[in-house]
Amino acid sequence: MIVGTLQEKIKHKARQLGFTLAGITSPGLAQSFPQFQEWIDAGKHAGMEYLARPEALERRRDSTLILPGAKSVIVLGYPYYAQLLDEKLEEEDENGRIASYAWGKDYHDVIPEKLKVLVEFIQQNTDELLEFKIYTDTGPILEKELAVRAGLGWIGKNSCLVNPFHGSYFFLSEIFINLDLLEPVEMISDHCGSCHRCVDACPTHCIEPNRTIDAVRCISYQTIENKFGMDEYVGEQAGSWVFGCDRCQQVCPWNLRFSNTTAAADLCVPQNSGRINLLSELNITAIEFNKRFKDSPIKRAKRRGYLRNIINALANTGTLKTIEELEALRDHDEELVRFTAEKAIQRIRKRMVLE
Ligand code: B12
Ligand code: SF4
Ligand code: SF4
Repeated sequence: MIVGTLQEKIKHKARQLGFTLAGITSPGLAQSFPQFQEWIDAGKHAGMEYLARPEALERRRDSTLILPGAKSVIVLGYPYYAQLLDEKLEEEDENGRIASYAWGKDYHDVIPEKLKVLVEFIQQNTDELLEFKIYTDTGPILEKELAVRAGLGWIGKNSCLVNPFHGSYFFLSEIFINLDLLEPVEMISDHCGSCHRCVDACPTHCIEPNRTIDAVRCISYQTIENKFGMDEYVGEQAGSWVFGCDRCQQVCPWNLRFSNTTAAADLCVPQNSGRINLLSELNITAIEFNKRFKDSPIKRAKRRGYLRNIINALANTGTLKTIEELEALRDHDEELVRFTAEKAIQRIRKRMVLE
């Protein structure tokens, strides 16, 4: 039996469920909303139009609109395998790289189930009839600001929430609940200091001085969220990244020194180390794609986006021999694939001439 105050019991149960971070804050007006609005107005959200919808903006500005009657927000961190800087892996080769959050099962399938178990546990420990809403990257919430307010960490220069003991390789999730769980919070101050490793390491220089990201130029955006042809500059800088990018987290001293690499087993598949044989992926059929990535975050890119990214990585690493394989894609059933293959052929030829 778990003993202590209800807050202590909740945090203990959260740890049992695999969450490494848990804190509590209140819903309310977001201190950083003006910065968010500025980001939207400047078009830094690229094609992520869902971020700019009026009702979504209103909820981000005022999180009491998420669940009227909510008195507390339980904010949690769930770890995934930390891909640290490995100079050997940094050398470009014929293998593509996947951001480590996507090595295992889709967190959208794993974390909500755990949040529901946690709510059931809370219900067993209170007489009040609970009303709640759960989120993990699934709603119009400034998740990082809530996490700061719940004492989980600080917003690093790379724009990620960083915790002094667990680095930044974790997902955030929240439970909005009609129970008053508020208690004094010990905030974690900014520990970036004079460091700027992430800013220097970002291949596309898309990290802004105010700790936000120009999504248009972010490899993560271009390989996950963008549904169309890849931005040429970002494509060239993306090297062998095929889905997402970890560069600004890989170099962070708080990950290098303190990360908990024993991430929960369901999201941690270190044996495949996120490396993909690019050429052998070119012939992936729709059936194969759906089967292989059914439970993976990679399904978000869809087969055409995944193939676009594979071809882009080949354009950065491929040789004359690769051109033959790309020429075979001229009859591909997806227009995006045909278009990207054509561009890649031109890029490889141009590179070979220059070399
Ligand atoms: C859109 C989005 C993206 C976009 C834009 C990223 C960005 N940084 O803005 C793209 C597609 C590029 C992206 C990439 C990634 N993402 Co993303 N993304 C989101 C999403 C859905 C919204 C973020 C957003 O609104 N951005 C717009 C900016 C303006 O808002 P913001 O980032 O919240 O920034 C606010 C704070 O920084 C605040 N602020 C700044 N300083 C301070 C100081 C204080 C004291 C306070 C209170 C507030 C504050 O002001 C800003 C404006 O409100 C969130 C989930 C969510 N609902 O929050 C996940 C989220 C941020 N992503 C996540 C992840 C894991 C990633 C990737 C690591 C995936 C990958 N490996 O490729 C990369 C990391 C890229 C990076 N360096 O940020 C995690 C981050 C977890 C963590 N430890 O921080 C989140 C929280 C999802 C989750 N539930 O776990 N993402
Ligand atoms: S995810 Fe990659 S491209 Fe995006 S900010 Fe970080 S290092 Fe730059
Ligand atoms: S690399 Fe340095 S500047 Fe960037 S988030 Fe980590 S500590 Fe902060």
